[in-house]
Amino acid sequence: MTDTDPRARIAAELRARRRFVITSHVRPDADAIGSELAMAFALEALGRTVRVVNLDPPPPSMRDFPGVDRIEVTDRIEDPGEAVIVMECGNLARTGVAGLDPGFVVNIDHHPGNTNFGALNWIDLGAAACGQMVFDLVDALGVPLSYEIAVHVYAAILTDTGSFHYSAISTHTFDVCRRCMDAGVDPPAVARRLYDSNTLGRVKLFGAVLNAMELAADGRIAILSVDKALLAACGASLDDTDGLINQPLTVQTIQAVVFFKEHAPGDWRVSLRSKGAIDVSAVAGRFGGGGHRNASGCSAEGRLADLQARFAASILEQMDPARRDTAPVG
Ligand SMILES: [Mn+2]
Repeated sequence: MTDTDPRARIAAELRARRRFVITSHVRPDADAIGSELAMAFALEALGRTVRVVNLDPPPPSMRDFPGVDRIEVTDRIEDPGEAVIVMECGNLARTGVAGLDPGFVVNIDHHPGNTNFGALNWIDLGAAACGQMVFDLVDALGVPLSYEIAVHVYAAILTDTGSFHYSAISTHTFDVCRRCMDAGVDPPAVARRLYDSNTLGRVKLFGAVLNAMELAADGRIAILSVDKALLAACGASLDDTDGLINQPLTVQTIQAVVFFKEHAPGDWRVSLRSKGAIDVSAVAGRFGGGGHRNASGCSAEGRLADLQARFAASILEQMDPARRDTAPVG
């Protein structure tokens, strides 16, 4: 390690301080939580005082991991301590927590587009997870790898690599995972805790909604819907629809999905997803909504059958640009 190694610089600055606040982005995922808590356990091993604060509560799949119950859910802090460590946030606003800026901010991230908002900034686009960077920092601090640190590093890497599907994986990633196992991490147990966290109602709802899926445009558009009666029959809530809309896209021939969720009788929340160049934000825009090219949403009122036909026609226009000038839509 050289003097220019950001880890060495950050380790030296952390060693010189005693009271820390650690935070991460809104709606924290396992990499956010794992990075925060691995760092917290390491600093506490050095006798430091640490608060971990997030705007939103941890995901249910993380609730049994060590230290998760100590995370403070708040939208502001009064005292930023002697340093604020911000995990995987492109800018400070991403934390959703007010009162951090007066502190000495340490910015650790592995995403492109980071604004270097910290007094110290360490951005490694090649890291498989922010948790992998925290592992390297813990090493630089000379803190022995405890089970509590290792299980959070491993959870961060497992989830951020999509269970080792994505390309930011390096040989170092596997070295880190090997050392986590040496520290007592049981990979199948971590995977079960993270991924086997569905409720029965959610599984039944996925089955019912997908079973009733309709297709349009020669099978290229999938149409999903759920109303209050179906939620009740499954013992599920609207929260249980999270991620459901992505399922049809795993079928090679399906290029776009529209999902109608009943908010009140005749009042629907509409989510749209697409692959590649198909712009569903243009579809949502016609109905007063918006979003990104491949993921957008809006509200709509009316009979479900009518709305299904109108949205399918509007999506088809985006798929086949030649239709744009002729098809009556909206
Ligand atoms: Mn991440």
